[in-house]
Amino acid sequence: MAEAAPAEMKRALITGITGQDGSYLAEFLLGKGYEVHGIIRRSSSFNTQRIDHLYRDRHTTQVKLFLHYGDLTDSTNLMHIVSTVKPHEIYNLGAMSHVKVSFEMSEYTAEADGVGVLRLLNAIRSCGLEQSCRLYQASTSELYGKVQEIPQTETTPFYPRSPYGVAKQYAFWMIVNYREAYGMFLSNGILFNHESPRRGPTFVTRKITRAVCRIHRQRQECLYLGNLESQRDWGHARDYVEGMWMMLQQDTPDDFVLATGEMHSVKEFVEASFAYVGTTVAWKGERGSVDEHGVDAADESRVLVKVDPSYFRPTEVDLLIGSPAKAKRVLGWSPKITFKALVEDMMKADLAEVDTGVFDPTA
Ligand code: NDP
Ligand code: GDR
Repeated sequence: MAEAAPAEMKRALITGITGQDGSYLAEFLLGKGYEVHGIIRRSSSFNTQRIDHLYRDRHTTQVKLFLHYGDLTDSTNLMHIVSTVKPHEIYNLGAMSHVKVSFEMSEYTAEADGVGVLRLLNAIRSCGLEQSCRLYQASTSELYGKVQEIPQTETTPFYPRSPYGVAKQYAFWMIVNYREAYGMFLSNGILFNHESPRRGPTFVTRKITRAVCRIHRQRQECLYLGNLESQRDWGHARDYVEGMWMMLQQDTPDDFVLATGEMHSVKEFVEASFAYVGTTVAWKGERGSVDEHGVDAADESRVLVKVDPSYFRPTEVDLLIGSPAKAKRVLGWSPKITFKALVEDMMKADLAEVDTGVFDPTA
């Protein structure tokens, strides 16, 4: 009997491969046997530390990961990469992803996070791949912004509260429009906050775990934060990248919320991180007051946390909590890593980094 021809290896293109999610997704897809292509930005210093463990010299055999210089603000470059790679799946994770910074770099954020998606969609069409290439768009719970409904679902109205949120809303609707106009397989993942030891150090969770480890090892005295009362639905990035892939394996494209359905305040994240190293935090002052601070409950003269109003945002998103019901029902997705396990994972990795001075992306 003649042997069946081997199925063509799937090729995926990831924008934002050097970021938190890009690195976990590349790992996940390589594990599934994909050939993975990633777009990286030229930088004056190395910016690939989250994926260095996956990279093999292209002169060796068994190379499955390929990197291309590019940028979501450069149409010609995107067109060239898409036409060369001819991907079966594109994961558009590239973005200026910091909400506070988006107030300072509003125009650039619109270019990269908003119009960047349009450039990518037009590249797919110009290369004649609109019927063969599926695309995942990294949409966000920041679209919900000002609270309209609890928990937030795929039908909750949007009310973004930052240039980042507004740019992502434009991208969300471009996905819906091109899906309806051209019958393309395009799905929005409306992802709530997800963190990990690879989270950028200026996002609040990683800022907290790094500082708590340094305070515990007596390398730092105090942690300065902004709004301690804000509440988020925090999951683990490892769980969320699997959900992204699941969205592109469906028969039809659609939009899905990925969330844990559980909400915690910034304060609770601080408490859980200090609890990991055996310190209990007591809070002083009135709730919401800028004078509020956290002290070591066993030694009240030791101030652990202070509020610095310069971290407040011109408009804040007070609380986010999502319902993953549709993702559970349609995709069979649910988060496996609990809030406590997330904090432990991040603290363990950051303690190791403080002690060894080395960032280990495989931790
Ligand atoms: P990161 O900030 O860790 O990574 C962002 C990635 O985008 C980096 O690889 C960065 O490159 C790249 N990038 C930035 N600007 C451009 C540009 N102009 N052109 C091409 N690439 C660019 O973000 P995350 O991994 O946390 O998030 C991934 C995506 O998911 C983002 O789009 C984010 O907005 C979205 N999202 C994230 C959530 C979260 O909680 N993590 C929740 C919901 C949505 P470089 O390394 O060179 O800076
Ligand atoms: P967010 O994440 O804005 O939700 O966007 P971030 O961790 O930056 O802020 C969460 C909440 O913590 C409050 N906060 C602080 N935030 C930062 N960064 N630094 C501080 O010192 C600080 N103190 C308090 C913030 O005000 C906010 O309320 C993330 C990003 O990954 C987006 O790309 C993504 O779309 C959303 O999550 C879902």
